[in-house]
Amino acid sequence: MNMPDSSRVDVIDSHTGGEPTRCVLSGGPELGDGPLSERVEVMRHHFDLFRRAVLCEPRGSDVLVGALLVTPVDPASAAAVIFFNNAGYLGMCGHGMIGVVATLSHMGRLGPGQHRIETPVGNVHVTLVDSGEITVSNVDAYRFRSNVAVDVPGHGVVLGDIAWGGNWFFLIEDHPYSLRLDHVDELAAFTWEVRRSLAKQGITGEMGCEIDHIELCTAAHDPANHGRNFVLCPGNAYDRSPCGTGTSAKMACLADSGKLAPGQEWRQEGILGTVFTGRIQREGDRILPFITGTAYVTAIATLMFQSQDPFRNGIPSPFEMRS
Ligand code: PYC
Repeated sequence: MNMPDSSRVDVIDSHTGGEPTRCVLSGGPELGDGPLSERVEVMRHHFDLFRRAVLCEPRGSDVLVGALLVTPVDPASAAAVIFFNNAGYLGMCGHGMIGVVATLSHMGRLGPGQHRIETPVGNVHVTLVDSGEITVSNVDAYRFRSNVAVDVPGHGVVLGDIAWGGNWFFLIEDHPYSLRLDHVDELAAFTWEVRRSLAKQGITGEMGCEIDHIELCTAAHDPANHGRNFVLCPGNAYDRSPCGTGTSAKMACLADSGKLAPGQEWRQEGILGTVFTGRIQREGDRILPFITGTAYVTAIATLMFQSQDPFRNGIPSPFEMRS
C-alpha cells in the first residue's frame, strides 16, 4: 500500500511530560470491526506503510508515538486506539493515552469524568478532571520473573526483573549509571545492548513475548519523588516522560516485593524530571495500576502525501523490526 496522492491525514500532536504523541483523527486505514487485538494485526500486515508514513521522518521522528483512533467495538466506550512507533506497535502506552485524552478533550469530544477506552491489550479507564489532570486506570500489571541474569557484552552479567505494565519491561536497579539528561547517549547504548542480549539469549516475557522496553531505575533526584527512570523504547528512542506502562511495571515489582501498599503514592520521575503519580489497587492476585499526568496540545495539522514526493511513505527507521 502506497500512501495515495490524495491522502490527507488529520492529526493532533501533544506531549505528556515531554514525550510526544501524534493522535490520528481521520484518514487512517480500514481495519474492520473486530477486537482491537485483531485490528492491530490487520494494520501490521496490510497497512504498515501507513504507520511509517505518518510517524517516521520526514513527517515525524523516532521519538514520536502514534495513536490511531478507530471505532470502538463497544459503542459505550469513549474511544478505541492503536498505538505505534517508529519500529512497530505498542500494546498500551501510558503517556500516549494521556495525550489522547487531552486531545479528545481539546476537540470537545470528551469532558471531565470517567471514560472507557479500548486498546489491543485490553480496556482502560481514564478520568479527566477540570484541572486537566488525567488518570489512567491501566491494564493489570505483574512481575513475571525477578533477578534474571543476562550476559551483556562489554558489561558482564546484568540482573533485572521482567514485568508487564501494558508492554514488556526489563527493569534494572543494579547498574552504575547516573540517570541524567546529559548521559542519554551512554544510557541508550547500554540499554540497547541489554535488549539485544535478552533477545539473543532467549529471555522473554510470558509466552515467549519479546521484551522490548528496558528500564533503568534509581533514587529520585527530587526528594518529593520516589524514584527516577530511564526507559529505552522499542525503536531505540528513550522515553522523555516517566513512561506510564514502565511506571506500572515498576509498581508491580515494588508491590510484589512488599514495598508498595495499595493506595500508597508512587511519584515516578523520568529523565527530564517530569513526574507521573502512580498507585495500585489489589483485587485478589491482580495488581491494578493507576497513572496520573497531564498533556498539552502542540499542533493541529493535516499531513500531506504528494505523489512526486519520494518519501511519501516515510523513511524507514533503521530500528524498525519486521515481524
Ligand atoms: O508511557 O507507556 C508509556 C510509553 C511507552 C512507550 C513510550 N511511552
